[in-house]
Amino acid sequence: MSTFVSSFVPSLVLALAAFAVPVMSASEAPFSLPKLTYELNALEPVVDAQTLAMHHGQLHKTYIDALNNAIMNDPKMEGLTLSALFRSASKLPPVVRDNAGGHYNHSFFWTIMAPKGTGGEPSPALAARIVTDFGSLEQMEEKFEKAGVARVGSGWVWVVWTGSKLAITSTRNQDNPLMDDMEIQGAPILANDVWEHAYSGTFQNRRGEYLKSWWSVVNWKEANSRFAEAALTK
Ligand code: MN3
Repeated sequence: MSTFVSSFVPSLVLALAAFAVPVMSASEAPFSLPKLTYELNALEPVVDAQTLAMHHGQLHKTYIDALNNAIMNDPKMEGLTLSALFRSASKLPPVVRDNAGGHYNHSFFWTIMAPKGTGGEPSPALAARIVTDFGSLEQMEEKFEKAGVARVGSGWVWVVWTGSKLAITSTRNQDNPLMDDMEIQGAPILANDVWEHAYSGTFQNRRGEYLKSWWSVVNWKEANSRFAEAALTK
């Protein structure tokens, strides 16, 4: 089971899955809010507790509710997985595209952060790939920060595995690099939310400062397994 799917499957469902036919997958509708694996104040001072509570408990939940509403009434879309939705993103009604993106992007985002000092570091395999594709970790971070600052309005900045290399891309609103009409497509390895709601609690409008300090709460262990799954096991 991929980490993408397993991150959405409650342990009870996992326990039942061995017996249930067909196997249930919580990456299908109705979608639900994944639990955080850390306390609300665990990412301070980069992400303050109040911001995290609002961002996870209210904003993310809003995307999920709207997505469930939109697809549960549509027999063509009910039962589709997020990956299936993204593969035909260009043909989706905006309400489905935006809210499916919002759900996936935020679910990914919570897992790619960890309390300071617990996130580890890039694995030897990922570190080597970073050097090949960017020159150094510092150069990758700089390019990622620049792409995040350059995103006009709201969106996301990503490190993705394109199938042959690591690349940095930014997407508007709740788009993501799994969508079929993105210029750069690939499997997400890292992502940062550059909507102002993600950082204004601590940084007001200083997105660049947020992007720079965000590295201290990156969960490299998660990035390592995403990279291993995308690039090393194929
Ligand atoms: Mn957000």
